[in-house]
Amino acid sequence: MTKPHVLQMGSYPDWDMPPLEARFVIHRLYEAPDRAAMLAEVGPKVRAIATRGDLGASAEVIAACPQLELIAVNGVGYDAVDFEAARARGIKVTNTPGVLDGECADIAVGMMLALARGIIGGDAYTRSGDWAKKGPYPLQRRVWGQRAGILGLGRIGMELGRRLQGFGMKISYLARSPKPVPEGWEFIADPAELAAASDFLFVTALANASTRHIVNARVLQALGPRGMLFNISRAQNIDEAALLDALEEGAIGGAGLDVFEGEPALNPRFAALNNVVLQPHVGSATVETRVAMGKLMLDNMVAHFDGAPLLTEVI
Ligand code: 8YV
Repeated sequence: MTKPHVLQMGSYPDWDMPPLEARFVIHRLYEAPDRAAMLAEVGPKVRAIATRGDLGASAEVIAACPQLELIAVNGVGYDAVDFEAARARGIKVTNTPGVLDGECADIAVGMMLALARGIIGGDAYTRSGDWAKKGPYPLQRRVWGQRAGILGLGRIGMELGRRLQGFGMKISYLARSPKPVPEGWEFIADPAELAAASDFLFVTALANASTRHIVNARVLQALGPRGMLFNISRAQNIDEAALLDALEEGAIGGAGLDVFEGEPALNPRFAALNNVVLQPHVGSATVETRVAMGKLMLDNMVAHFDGAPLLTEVI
């Protein structure tokens, strides 16, 4: 059987490559010295694109692959795939839901504890000897028993809510409609009302045109100077300029962010703040989960070319 040609948009962990290369002829676009030349040369042969949540597949790349049948995303978020271009040509899209929910919930909880309890500053205070020189570390904010808001109650939001329940928190959530949830969780349809009802507001919504800047200046104002915001979804869900203003002015208490506009570049205004905890898009980045994501992406690709049903099809 001849191996189908696959265009790979970004790097994967080493262990993903041997099984991919056993089944497919892989062309690494991200390593090409001349991207346009590579697209022109291999595009006509490509039947699948293997990509990541943060990289997706643009209309330009899709157009360069006239025989494209499948875009397989190693990631749950598929917002970076040009859906119109894929749909117009009946190209299938798969992602890797379900295997990264706990990881993403964990990093949100980690950022909440780090920010509210000043854990990162506390580490520096201890290492530098400031503790001995300056005395006890400044008092921080309580976490347990506070009010949590979850903006976007999908699988990751549910995992997060379960963890926050363990902290004795009052949980409110926003979703398109009320969902079957544990007793006591409150549905709030308006993002600003959700923010007003939250000490800690977590953004876990998938990103699309209707969620773009769903956290805007009005929502940040409602969160208020004691409120803290956490984003483990996509940068575009937050109006980043309004967020930076709010952080600089102390209009909100702080933010824990795993995603940024234009990442991996960072707006230097973030680095100058002391009321933030910043992470390099690592929500799903554990060995265990990345093994599972790589396997699920490969299983979808193999299923497609074997004519079997896709495991996790987006469209
Ligand atoms: C990474 C992600 O960007 O799952 C997602 O949507 O954002 C991430 O897990 C990446 O896709 C990992 O390969």
